[in-house]
Amino acid sequence: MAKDQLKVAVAGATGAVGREMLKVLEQRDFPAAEVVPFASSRSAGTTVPFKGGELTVRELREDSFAGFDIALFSAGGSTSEKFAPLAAKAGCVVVDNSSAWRMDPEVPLVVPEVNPDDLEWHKGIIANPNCSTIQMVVVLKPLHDAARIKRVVVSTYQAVSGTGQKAIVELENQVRRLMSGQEAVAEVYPHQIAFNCLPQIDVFLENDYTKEEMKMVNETVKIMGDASIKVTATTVRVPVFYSHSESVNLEFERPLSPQQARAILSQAPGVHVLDNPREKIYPMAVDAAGEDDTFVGRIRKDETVENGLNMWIVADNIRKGAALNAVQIAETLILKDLVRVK
Ligand code: NAP
Ligand code: 3JN
Repeated sequence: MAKDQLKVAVAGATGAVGREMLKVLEQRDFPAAEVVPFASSRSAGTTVPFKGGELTVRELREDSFAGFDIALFSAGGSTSEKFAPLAAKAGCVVVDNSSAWRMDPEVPLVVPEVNPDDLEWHKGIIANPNCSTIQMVVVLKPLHDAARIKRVVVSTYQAVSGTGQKAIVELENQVRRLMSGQEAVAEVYPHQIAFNCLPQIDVFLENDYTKEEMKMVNETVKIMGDASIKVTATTVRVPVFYSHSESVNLEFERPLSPQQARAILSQAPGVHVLDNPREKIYPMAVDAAGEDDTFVGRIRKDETVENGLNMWIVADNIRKGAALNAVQIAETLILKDLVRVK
């Protein structure tokens, strides 16, 4: 069967990431003969937009995957834990957006601009990294190749869309209520998010870091394939709707000037350098929203260490941070002939 006769399942198709995945498949003219949206029984029978029409959502069940070639999952970790192995057993290649399989040594964790060759050892499931990790590693990889990164210190400024549709509504409602003299109601987040910053994303772990922070630490090392890189992270939720921003401090083994870094990054796939502070040009969340590239600017020397740089990295967390990266993984699988087409 030819590649353009691939049958693609989208699990979690009614969610924020799933809907974007359908949009990305359409925009990139993904070579599928059929795309089928799946969600829980709650949404079965509803429709989602695709290619100018509507697709009817099916309930995700244990026997859903027969005849499919690729399954794109964004339905949460527990759904992936249960259904991804079933999909792989039915002969699908699974690209999973959750954290369920990311640190499994049998599962490649892939950003196509960084470690596409890791796809070659997949056993049916491929993990899509956390959004904050993805946008950081597309910038880190070419700089690591040039001057060897020793240490990364990152602080994130993460948009509410990372939590899903209900968090977008919570920020909208809180802004509206506070602006009309009413109290903010917090249900999704532990505190008011409007006009505030929350230094907590996901739950706290035994070491006092959050799970989101440890995802960045562990996933970065796995994707970069270099356990000698030290990473420390502080992840913060900010009242922004779309795009995560990151302040990143890098320490290198070898000297790398800001000019050299800009030159390297301007050639790097998926990276767009926006760095002219005198003209007030730098990456901003509102400009990155809806874009595919990862934007980097404010590249400057860290004057407190021998070989250090500071920079500011911004990307659309729902596109490059989730849906786009997952579809790029599927495209790379096809390119490398790693889909067992039925
Ligand atoms: P969301 O808007 O809440 O959507 C959740 C989706 O999962 C919905 O389609 C929902 O279907 C479906 N679902 C839930 N339980 C299910 C079940 N038992 N069986 C089948 N489908 C089920 O969440 P989101 O923001 O799109 O995020 C979805 C997941 O993607 C997250 O849980 C996370 O694992 C992952 N994610 C990854 C990143 C990243 O950093 N790469 C970023 C954001 C999200 P119903 O309509 O039927 O409820
Ligand atoms: O909060 C963000 O900005 C990103 C959120 C990602 C997320 C949300 C719910 C569950 C994840 C993830 O991808 O790490 C998960 C998960 O653990 O699967």
